[in-house]
Amino acid sequence: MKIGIIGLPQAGKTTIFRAAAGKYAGHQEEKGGIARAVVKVPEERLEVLQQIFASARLTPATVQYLDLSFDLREREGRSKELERLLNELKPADALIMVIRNFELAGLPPSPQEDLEQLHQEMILADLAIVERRLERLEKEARKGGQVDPKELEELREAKSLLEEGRPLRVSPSLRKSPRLKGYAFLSIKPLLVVLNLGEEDEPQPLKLPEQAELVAIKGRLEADLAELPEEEARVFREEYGLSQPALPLLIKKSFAILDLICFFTGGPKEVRAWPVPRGTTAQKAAGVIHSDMERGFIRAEVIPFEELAALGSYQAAQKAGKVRLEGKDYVVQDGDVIIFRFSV
Ligand SMILES: Nc1nc2c(ncn2[C@@H]2O[C@H](COP(=O)(O)OP(=O)(O)O)[C@@H](O)[C@H]2O)c(=O)[nH]1
Ligand SMILES: [Mg+2]
Repeated sequence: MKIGIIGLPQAGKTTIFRAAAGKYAGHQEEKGGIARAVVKVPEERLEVLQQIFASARLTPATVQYLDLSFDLREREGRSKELERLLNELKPADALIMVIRNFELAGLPPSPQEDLEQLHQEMILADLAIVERRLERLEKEARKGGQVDPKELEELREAKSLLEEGRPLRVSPSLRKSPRLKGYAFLSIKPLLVVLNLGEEDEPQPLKLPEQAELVAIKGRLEADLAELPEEEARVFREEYGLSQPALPLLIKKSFAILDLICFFTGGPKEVRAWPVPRGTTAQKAAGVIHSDMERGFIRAEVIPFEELAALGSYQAAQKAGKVRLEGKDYVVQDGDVIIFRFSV
């Protein structure tokens, strides 16, 4: 899963990226003006499961953050650079929008204005795509060519939303549509707004675009702390009366907007979180682990995390009759601890 970081120049995108990547980065690379970091998603339930299964290794879910060294600028400057940016963001499953809330070289912050400008940018970028495409399809239809009426209908729905200044993600049907996937609209992606506070700032109330989440974070401070050894960072936090580290929250929230659920597997070697889309069946979930498991699926042995944690061991859970046997069409729930039975 990929999350693209966007924002105006100097909003602190790279700072936020470094903060997020600092501690949880699996690896980090930079190529063609894009930095990528694979970041582990903190998950307390995994630690409990590691105890229960006495697992040697703990493998959390990950997300990949993309930091682009070019920016979403105002429309007048609409350039090759902007086109390139939009292209690079295509594969992103969600977006983080960094909003400056600190004073930059004497320039006071204007978070609400910046937020609205960026929102507008996304709407206009999408509208341009929709209009171009609709024009072509309508021309094609007039010439008697093959046009998918469903696609036409969806593009018209998209156009009317965008013309009202509304993001495409408000429409569940458009979000799900396989026909719109290829367009990679920006406003259809889940959005997390990150309000990047200065060291002394308190967050001001912000009016968010529709269906967006918000995290406020002292970006530079957290980025600096992320580079310190854990113990030093903790002492520093205590001395300065800082609350919980904000990074786990940022990472968790950015994972949460992807609307995935996690099921878990556990054993002596490894305990692991497997993110899947909501609504995934047991057989498909098995396939996420290995295609053989999907093909040779027999059944899933399932216990919700809470029940297993309460009983304290897998044997106790079995004895208490809490481990359920489920077939291939069972819809996997967040927190299910699963053993798949299969034959190859
Ligand atoms: N005071 C303060 N400065 C910040 C903060 N975050 C970023 N900056 C500064 O703002 C400038 C731009 O940051 P950068 O992350 O490069 O922005 P980008 O252009 O969006 O990638 C740099 O000089 C940062 O040190 C912050 O939370 N507080
Ligand atoms: Mg940058």
